[in-house]
Amino acid sequence: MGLEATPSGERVHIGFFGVRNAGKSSVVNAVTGQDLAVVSNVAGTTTDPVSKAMELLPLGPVVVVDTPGIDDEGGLGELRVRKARQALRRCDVAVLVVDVARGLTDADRMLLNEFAVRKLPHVVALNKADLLADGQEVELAQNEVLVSAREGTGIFELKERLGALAASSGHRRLLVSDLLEEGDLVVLVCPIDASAPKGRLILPQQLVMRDVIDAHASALVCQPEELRGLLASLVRSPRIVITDSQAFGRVAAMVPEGVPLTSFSILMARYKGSLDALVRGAQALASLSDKSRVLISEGCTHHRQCEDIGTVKMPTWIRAYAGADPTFEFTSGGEFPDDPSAYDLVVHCGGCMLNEREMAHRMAACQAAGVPMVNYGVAIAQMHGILARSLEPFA
Ligand SMILES: Nc1nc2c(ncn2[C@@H]2O[C@H](COP(=O)(O)OP(=O)(O)OP(=O)(O)O)[C@@H](O)[C@H]2O)c(=O)[nH]1
Ligand SMILES: [Mg+2]
Repeated sequence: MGLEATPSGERVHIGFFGVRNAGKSSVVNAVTGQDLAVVSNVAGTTTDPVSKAMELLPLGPVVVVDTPGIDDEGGLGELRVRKARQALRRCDVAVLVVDVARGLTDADRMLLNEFAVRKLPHVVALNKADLLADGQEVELAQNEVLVSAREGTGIFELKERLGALAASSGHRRLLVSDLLEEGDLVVLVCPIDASAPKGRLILPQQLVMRDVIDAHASALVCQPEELRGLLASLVRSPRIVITDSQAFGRVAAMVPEGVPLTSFSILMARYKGSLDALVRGAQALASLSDKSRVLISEGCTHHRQCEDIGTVKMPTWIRAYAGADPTFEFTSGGEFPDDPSAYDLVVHCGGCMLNEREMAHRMAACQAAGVPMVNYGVAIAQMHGILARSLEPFA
């Protein structure tokens, strides 16, 4: 696969972190073999995370991210620290760069702790080995490598370690936190109707909430009826509004144009890596005819909320949108045809109860049979004319 063929979202992101002047930018330059980042002896040289997509042998396509010092201080400094921490959330693999003579600082320990909390695979690069006195021994822990960005020693070993970590990490997708900064405000619109489960929220809503607070942003949750009042009461615009797909039409009318808006199901599809295919599948809705066969498939059997949407609302919406009366068939739970080629379109639920492998299997079956597949959320957005707006946040 060529360099251009791998979108940034699919590449392994490798972030370099550490205190000011540890040599992060120098190590980035040594690892990439390029003068990517500005280096100087002024503490706080790197003021913004710098990302660069590149082919890094033997790792393959990656994004390398240089970051500001994690110990920066003062008003501007705090802003930089925030940006560094934000970059951390996007990384699949981390390098902690430490000045070997100085050793680990409190800020470094905090970073290591954060790596552990996030289960982020990482390696510690003890830099400036060239400054060690001749014969000075350094005891290396298992996840430490001694390097000198200046002389290039240990850099090959560091790259090999990174290769191994990258291979084992896979790419970790995020629901929404990659769009957020610390302190952002997110509004979540969760209609509670007869089909909502009793006494709790559904999984995509829970997952998004968790991801929002992971990003140190805040979430405000309301039903569509309260949205107008809630938005009016805010002193600043929310970073994004996320709504249940079924309320998208109503919600879109209330959220000002400049405020990004999307749905839980679109976030879930993006998280699972299937958004592009589903958006293509949505194009097939308009061309359905009376002769078409549509399979409506649900992952869960035990939730009223899906049944109602799948068997009643979805066929009604599709008939109205296509201006035709196609034949609908239904499956639920573990049932799914091995060969869906008899259908002109498969409309699937969000798949929150199916594991990713099963969902991927179903998408692959459709792809092999040349049958377009769309999920409820993307289909609803398309049929309500709001798909384009709900994809804007990821443009
Ligand atoms: N002797 C020696 N000096 C190094 C090495 N790596 C970096 N330096 C020096 O350390 C200083 C800081 O290097 P940078 O790469 O700018 O450090 P940084 O961690 O990116 O610093 P900030 O961007 O300010 O957070 C510069 O003067 C570098 O030349 C090394 O391996 N050996
Ligand atoms: Mg730097």
